[in-house]
Amino acid sequence: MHPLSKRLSRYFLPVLKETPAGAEIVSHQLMLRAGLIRQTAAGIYAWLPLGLRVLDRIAAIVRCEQDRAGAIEMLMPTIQPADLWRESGRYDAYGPEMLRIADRHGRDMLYGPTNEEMVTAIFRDCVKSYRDMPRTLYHIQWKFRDEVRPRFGVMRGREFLMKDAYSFDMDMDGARASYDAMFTAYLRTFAALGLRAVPVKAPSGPIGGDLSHEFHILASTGESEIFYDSALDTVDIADPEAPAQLRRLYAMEAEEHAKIAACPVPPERLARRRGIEVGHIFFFGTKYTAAMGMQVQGRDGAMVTPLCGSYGIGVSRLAGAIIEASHDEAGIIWPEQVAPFDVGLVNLRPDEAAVMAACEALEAKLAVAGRSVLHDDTPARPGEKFATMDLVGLPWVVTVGPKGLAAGTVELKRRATGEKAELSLEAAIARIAG
Ligand code: 5CA
Repeated sequence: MHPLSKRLSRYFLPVLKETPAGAEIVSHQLMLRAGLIRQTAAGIYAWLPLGLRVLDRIAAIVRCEQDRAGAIEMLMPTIQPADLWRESGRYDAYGPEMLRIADRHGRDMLYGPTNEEMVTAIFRDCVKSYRDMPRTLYHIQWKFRDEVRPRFGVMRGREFLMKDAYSFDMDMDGARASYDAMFTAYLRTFAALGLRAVPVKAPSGPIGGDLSHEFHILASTGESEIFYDSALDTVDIADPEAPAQLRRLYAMEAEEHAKIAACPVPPERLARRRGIEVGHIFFFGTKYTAAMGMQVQGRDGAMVTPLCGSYGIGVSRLAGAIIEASHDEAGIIWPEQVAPFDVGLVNLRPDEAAVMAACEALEAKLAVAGRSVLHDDTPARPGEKFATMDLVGLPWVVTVGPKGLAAGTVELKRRATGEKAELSLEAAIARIAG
């Protein structure tokens, strides 16, 4: 067996037949039923093997687009000393959402809800000159927020995985360029995940202007209601001009929109949908650098307090958001980019040597083509195997059995469309790899 592939008989995929009580929205139900996650405490989840593969693929796409935008990856710890947050003044301001911990020496610690203070302290201690500016640093790390109402599974968890990036610039032009680079990176990231995200103007920071945006995936179960110019729906995300176009078009959270008297969009073009916030970017200027005494020597010798922004993506929330956007009555429909395996292989007779041999050959050939396979070699009934594959939602399902083999064929099914074809083994592989 190739390392890309897994045998279900030796895997860990605890699927549930019944919809678990208390799971209100479809992504939460399907994540539990398809064996992606298990709740271990309110708002805290273990990622089971299948879920972890999805989470890793989402993180890889996020990482790729951050790197492409010039951001540099690092890794900061989850546990932070309270003193850092006393420097910025946020330790007392943050409230009960912050999980506060004391170590054995009685020192105040906390489980980080975000990392502005820590990254600013590290950058301040290492960078003294304009020569080492500008920089954008990021990490992908677990956060903890003791949410009043953790709900909807990983959508609003207490522990959740976030990509958070932080930009440091010498002047406003630079800060705007850093912000724009992230804005573009976010659109590319969501497109690469197979999602269409709407950038929504958010209440802006200290400087005003258009330097705070939330990114929403449209879904009826979204927690926020947004108004937007329906022209947004027709923008071609692949077009290099898309970021500029999207930024010009109007989108606003309903709550804020209500406060604005004159809406710039004619009523017939105004759309109203619910959205899931999967990203949030903000410019906040010298808020932390000033409070924490960071100064850098400029080209002319004068000391400058760097201007900063922070840029978050809800990596674990995205797993839920993708399912909200892509499922049917039978289960999840993973976009190819993030599917835990490329192919589900339903072996109708694992006890028959010829069928097993054909399945093994298929695994090996798909592996050569770089495709991963989840091979159901268990003794379960065919109906149960098909139901599990539909639930788990892998892009392709290949069914191999004695009848087909006698005729020289296997069945290939596209999960997204339900389209089926009887093909030779070779043709099936070519279709999947092509
Ligand atoms: N410091 C800033 C940017 S790095 C920040 O923390 N922004 S945030 O609060 O908006 O969070 C960034 C993203 O994390 C959100 O857009 C959302 O997608 C995700 N997120 C926030 N809270 C949760 C939560 N409780 N569960 C799951 N994801 C969350």
